[in-house]
Amino acid sequence: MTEQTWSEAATEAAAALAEQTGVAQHDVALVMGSGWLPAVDALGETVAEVATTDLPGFAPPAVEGHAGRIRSVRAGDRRLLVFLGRTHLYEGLGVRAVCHGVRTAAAAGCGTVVLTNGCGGLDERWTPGTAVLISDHVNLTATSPIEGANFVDLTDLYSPRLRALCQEVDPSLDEGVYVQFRGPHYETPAEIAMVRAIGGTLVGMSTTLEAIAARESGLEVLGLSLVTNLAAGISGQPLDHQEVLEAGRASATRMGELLGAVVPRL
Ligand code: 8IG
Repeated sequence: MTEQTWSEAATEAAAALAEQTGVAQHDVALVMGSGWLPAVDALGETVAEVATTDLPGFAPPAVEGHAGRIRSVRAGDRRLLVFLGRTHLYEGLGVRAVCHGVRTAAAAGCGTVVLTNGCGGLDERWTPGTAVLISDHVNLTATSPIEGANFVDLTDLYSPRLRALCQEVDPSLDEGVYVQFRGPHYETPAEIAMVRAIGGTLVGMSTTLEAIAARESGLEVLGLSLVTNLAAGISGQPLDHQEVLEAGRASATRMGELLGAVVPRL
């Protein structure tokens, strides 16, 4: 598809969402990354759920029978659009597919997006299951969701206002600089040494491209990472995907409490 067709697809997907959920406008979008799914029920009352396969422009499911789903949730007087899963750059479908959810959310009326992810941490105080606010990012994917000479400013991309609000809810929340690699392999210890040298404290395979697309669309961005493992080469143990999933389950209650308290105030 051309750029024009993708933006049309986002507009059409937003219209289809309004029709299929019965909710004309949504206020806040949330993208639930690995480890965050168990927290979704704490957000509010589910109004409707739609399969992304029924909407224009969304990628076919990476695993057969596991279509992405989008839930419309009522949280007080706020209407939430909750993306249960995302398209990753490592799937090879291109950066537009990665950002289609965020662009659809903008077209659906959202003014704020909460981007969550599971990631590796470089700070040994962040035991598996620790939530960290993203304060800034380094995009090591060598690509951008923006095409053409549109020089979008990324100062304060991760809203200082929304970060302060989160820290009011939970003063123990630390902040980190998220470094996105393409993946799907984890980093080598040498790459993690590089991340440390360039000021990164969190490593993952998502979020930065969506955050850039969100800023281009005029959305306010809140980034929340769940540290599920120490980054490669820090603990001396190999990285284990099972361990990653377990850390997410174990911290679901805390993530749910955090989101449940923060989202109605966004
Ligand atoms: I969960 O250690 C999770 N996702 N790049 N590195 C990268 N992505 C991750 C990691 C990690 N843990």
